[in-house]
Amino acid sequence: MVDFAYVIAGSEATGGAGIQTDLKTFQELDTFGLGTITCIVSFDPKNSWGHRFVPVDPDVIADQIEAATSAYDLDVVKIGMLGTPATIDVVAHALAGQSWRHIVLDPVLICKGQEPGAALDTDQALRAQVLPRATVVTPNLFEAQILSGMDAIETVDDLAEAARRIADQGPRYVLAKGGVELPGDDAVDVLFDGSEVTVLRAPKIGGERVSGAGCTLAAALTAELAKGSSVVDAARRAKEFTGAAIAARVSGHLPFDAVRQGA
Ligand code: PXL
Repeated sequence: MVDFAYVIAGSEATGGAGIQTDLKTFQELDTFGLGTITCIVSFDPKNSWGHRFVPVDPDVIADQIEAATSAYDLDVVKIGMLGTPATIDVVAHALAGQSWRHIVLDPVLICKGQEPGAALDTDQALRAQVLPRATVVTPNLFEAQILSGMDAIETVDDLAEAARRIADQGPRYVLAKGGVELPGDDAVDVLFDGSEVTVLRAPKIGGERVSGAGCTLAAALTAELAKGSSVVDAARRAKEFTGAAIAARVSGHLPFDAVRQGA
């Protein structure tokens, strides 16, 4: 038997984040991965590696989704970077067109290459059209602060409160990631299931953020859910897998390292 893991996300041309990372993770976790590309991000080495961002035509996104969902009976999907209100419209419409066992939303809110006004419209569209459909949402500290409307998140209790406030907006589960941003020796994430908070801890691996860690965590969660795990088991396994990918990181000419899956 084969389990299908599907992702709708952006391409990141250096292979550290985005759909490249998602598909590598799906492969490592013994699922058949397939993906729909929403946008193309090419970091610019001539401009401090800033983001160059090109959205894919919404009709082409719709065609890709039609191909994937017609080819196989998909019931678990990860949503990564969408990037524009037009993309969010087409993806939200497609999600509404069939039933899903799980929609895992990695709420990638900002992309440095975007004009701030456009980024705000995109954030609002994501909150209005995709967040309420998600069964699991995986915000990092910054995204948890924006989505919860809290002024600051400085402790694990604050992170749990943010997760509760985000769950009030529709998603059944919130996996809020403290990562290296919260003080202490452990990278702490909290999983809120609508009534209880489970705290997930692992020793921090260095103090710097590593590109692709968030994408890997949400993709590993998606693969484990595709294979039939419960959300709490999938979250624990995803955290372990991501820790190993951070430890096996690669360095190149970018100002940050990138995760390496399955090393
Ligand atoms: O890590 C967030 C992310 C997700 N998806 C794409 C990206 C990035 C960050 O650069 O480029 C396509």
